[in-house]
Amino acid sequence: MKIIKTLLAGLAMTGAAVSAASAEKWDMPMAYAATNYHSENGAEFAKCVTDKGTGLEVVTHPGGSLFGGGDIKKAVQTGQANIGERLMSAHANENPLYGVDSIPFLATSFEDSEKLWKAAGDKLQAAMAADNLVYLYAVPWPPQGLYAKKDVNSVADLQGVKFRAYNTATSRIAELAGMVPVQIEAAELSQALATGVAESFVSSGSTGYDRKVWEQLTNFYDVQAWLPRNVVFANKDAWTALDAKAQGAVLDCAGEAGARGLAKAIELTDFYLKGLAENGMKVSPPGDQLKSELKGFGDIMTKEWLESAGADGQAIVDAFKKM
Ligand code: PCA
Repeated sequence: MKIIKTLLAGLAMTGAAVSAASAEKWDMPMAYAATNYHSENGAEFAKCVTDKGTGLEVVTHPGGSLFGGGDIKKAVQTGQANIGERLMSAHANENPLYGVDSIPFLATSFEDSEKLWKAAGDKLQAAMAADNLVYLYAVPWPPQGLYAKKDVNSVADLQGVKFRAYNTATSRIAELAGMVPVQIEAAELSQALATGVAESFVSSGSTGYDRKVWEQLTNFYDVQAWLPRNVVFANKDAWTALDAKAQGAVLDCAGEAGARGLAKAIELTDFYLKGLAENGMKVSPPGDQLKSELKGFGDIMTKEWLESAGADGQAIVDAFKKM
């Protein structure tokens, strides 16, 4: 009897050990507000993976609550988190290819942005692999426009203005326009505007809406300069350690999340602009002078990007233009 009991206890323990080894939780840091469509889409992706029942559970942490936007990529590269979402172009200073989606006036519609992303796909994924990351999916932000607290008819009106930047492209625009750039995450944007640290920025209607920027700002110019992306990636070692079933679950859910996120971004673009207007902001296209001056910046920045991104950059742009 005693032997049987011992045997049973031993078996029970083995069972427990097996299920503990196959059950794995991945924390997924995200930088943007929980109510933003990127974050909601990420939560749905996490649920999709968890519900597949492979033993892998994904738990999202939006709003920069686990790691701030600026730290997410590093955290996933080093395995402090096994998966995460980050605005990829914020890392164009590490590798110009990460800034392919933020070249002013290269791809200004959802359709073109999809083409550009396809053209860049292999090279971007290789760049990420060299950073110990596995690409899972990406979702665009709506087209980028200019926020200000006065009428802006020309670049001269921006001279000396304190400008919130989120990547090298936005910093460069500030520099070209004679503004003073300061890098700030969206999570800290409302505070930066309220305290006067920033008084203008380039972003989508989405971020202006989320951060209720009508409390400080008055104008949104729908410049449609580019559509940057948030990318979801996994730590390569953690990925390799997953069994084939769990990897399959993640890839299935990632495919769905990419398509669902794109549809949401398209659907919400007008909603956000209406929201800005309903809350008292002047929402309008840029005037001719401002538009042509910004296009001039775009020409300079395209040339600079092609120089820094070398043959790979040129190949991406050439492939995109043929699509
Ligand atoms: N919102 C993000 C990046 C692009 C966008 O539309 C932000 O402002 O941080």
